[in-house]
Amino acid sequence: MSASAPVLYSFRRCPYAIRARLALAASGLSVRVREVTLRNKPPELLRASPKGTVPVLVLAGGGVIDESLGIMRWALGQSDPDNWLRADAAETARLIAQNDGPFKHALDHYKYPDRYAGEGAAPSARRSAGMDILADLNARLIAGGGQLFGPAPTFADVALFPFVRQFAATDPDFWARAVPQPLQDWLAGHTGSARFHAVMARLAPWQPGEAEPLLTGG
Ligand SMILES: N[C@@H](CCC(=O)N[C@@H](CS)C(=O)NCC(=O)O)C(=O)O
Repeated sequence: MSASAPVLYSFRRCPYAIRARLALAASGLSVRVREVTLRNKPPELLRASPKGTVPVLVLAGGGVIDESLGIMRWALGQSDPDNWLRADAAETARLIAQNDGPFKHALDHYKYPDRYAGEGAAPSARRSAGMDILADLNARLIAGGGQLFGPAPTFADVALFPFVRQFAATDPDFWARAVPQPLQDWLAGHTGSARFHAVMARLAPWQPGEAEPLLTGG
């Protein structure tokens, strides 16, 4: 049975891969996980998806989904026991576009200031660009009673928090000092969940011929 389970090419710390693994786990589907080293991508991954990003899901019938949001939608389209797809689609799309676009841009500049030193903007300016977006999220958390669309998580919470986690980890003292409590609580709730711990298990990089560990629901 597991031999027909879809294969997920993944990278443990990648926020795109984390959101995909969380949705797959929430759906309860069985998936074989191939942990990838980004500097040494397996040819099997590049054959399935030549653009060479993770996550990539290869379905039993040979279909390939090589975008994290597509993997999330596919998994939850099969089974969505926590009802993550219930939130307003247009507002969910707006929050994700804001996250994957300007927030990711600000995050990369804040996290890797040396890489972007030539562009001239100070890391503190990038951090404050990220903080402006986080203020928007925080207002939603207050209005919703803990999550972006009410008291329980939906697709957008899961799609966004792995990126906010990276922002928080860039300067934990700043995060604890300067970020509003609802946002801190929201992140801590997601990173403290049993499901998050399950999908963050450390896996050795996959080698051809090796059996893959299964990611199962929970
Ligand atoms: N839009 C893609 C982005 C995925 C992405 O950029 N993943 C990064 C790792 S976090 C990657 O694979 N980069 C290629 C590389 O570093 O070689 C998605 O949502 O799946």
